Amino acid sequence: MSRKFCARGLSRKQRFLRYTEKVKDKVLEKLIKSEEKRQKGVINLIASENYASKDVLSALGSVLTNKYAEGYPEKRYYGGNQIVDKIENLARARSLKLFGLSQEKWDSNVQPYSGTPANAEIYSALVPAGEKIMGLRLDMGGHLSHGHKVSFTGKFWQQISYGVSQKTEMLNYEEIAEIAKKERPKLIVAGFTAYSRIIDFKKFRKIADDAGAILLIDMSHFSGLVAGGVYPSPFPYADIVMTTTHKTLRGPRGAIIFSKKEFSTAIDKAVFPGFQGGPHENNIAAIAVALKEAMSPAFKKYARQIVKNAKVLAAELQNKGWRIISGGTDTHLFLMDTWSRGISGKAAQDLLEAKGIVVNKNTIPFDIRSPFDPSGIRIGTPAVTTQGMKAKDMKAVAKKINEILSGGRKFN
Ligand code: DSN
Repeated sequence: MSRKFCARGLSRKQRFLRYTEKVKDKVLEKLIKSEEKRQKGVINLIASENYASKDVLSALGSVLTNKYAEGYPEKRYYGGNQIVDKIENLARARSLKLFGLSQEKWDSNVQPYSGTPANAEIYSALVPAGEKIMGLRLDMGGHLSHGHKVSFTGKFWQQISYGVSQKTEMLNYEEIAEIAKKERPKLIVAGFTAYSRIIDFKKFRKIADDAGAILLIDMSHFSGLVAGGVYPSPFPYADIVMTTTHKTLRGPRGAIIFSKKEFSTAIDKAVFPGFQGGPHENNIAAIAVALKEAMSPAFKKYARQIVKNAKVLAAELQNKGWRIISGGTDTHLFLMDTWSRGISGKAAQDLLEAKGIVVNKNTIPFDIRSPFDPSGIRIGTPAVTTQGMKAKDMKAVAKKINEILSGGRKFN
């Protein structure tokens, strides 16, 4: 047999093509199809979810998943990275361009696997173990990785928490300033998973300066809104900005850490080799695709519509007698107090899901109930806006939510 032709008369190239053909695992194929059908068939109001484009999905499912690339472009621990280097550099350049950042002042690292590892990498780069990190309480809209005690971020570092005002259910900057002055944390993180208002980054800058702290803005939830020009940019005020890439930014799962030049060497070392091994270059390519999509005029229009939809949905529910935390929203999400009308958050989530509307149960500020069955639900509009829903659709969704929940009190 010639060297060119191998087993069963196939050339090496033909064998390779067979190998890269679609996997014929019927069990898994059926499950994926079912999930696709579920996603298409529901009204998805989960604030942190979205539908990535076909181009993002195809980069994710590409041969780039085969490549090991530990290290950074031009400084790798494996051969064969010439093309992968170009891809990672492209993603980094696009991330800076999207947010209008100059390469002289800012760097970005596109390797973090997701938001929680990214936050850990930032803390480990900049805050000695055992020192203080100050963040928004989880039960008032923060995130586990902002130093909560059940997360390793609350075990390796000491969380100093701040909350919202009981009266306004919004951030109380005077109180945050007092806590920071007293506790003098090494790092302050501002950002949220369940807070519907615009954060005053300028005030946080002053609070951080007065306390001698580094300022980290976790814009995971609202980075797509910043890119679309409908939420203020944190970059004029922050030292470090972190975002996941799969929420309003509508990319693949992953994260980006933006850092001012003086912090970037420490951040890069903390990402690799500090926390991670080989970067997921298929993911990084998909992030590059999403960043390009987010630069388009269509994305700006999309971001405007997300916020408009959230405002309309919140106002309609409010008109039907539902209490919206803080009285409304400036963003893609809001919290609704269901317990004030006798329905727990879990019951509301289950009732809605049974009728094809997917939300998540959520604590509300000063919640008297447990996080497993809290007093409210979180509602967000990024995914339904991707599906093309507009204000009139939001009115119909509010009507449906009201009808479902108004009949739901007996379930508690
Ligand atoms: N779990 C995400 C959310 O739903 O907001 C944040 O990581």
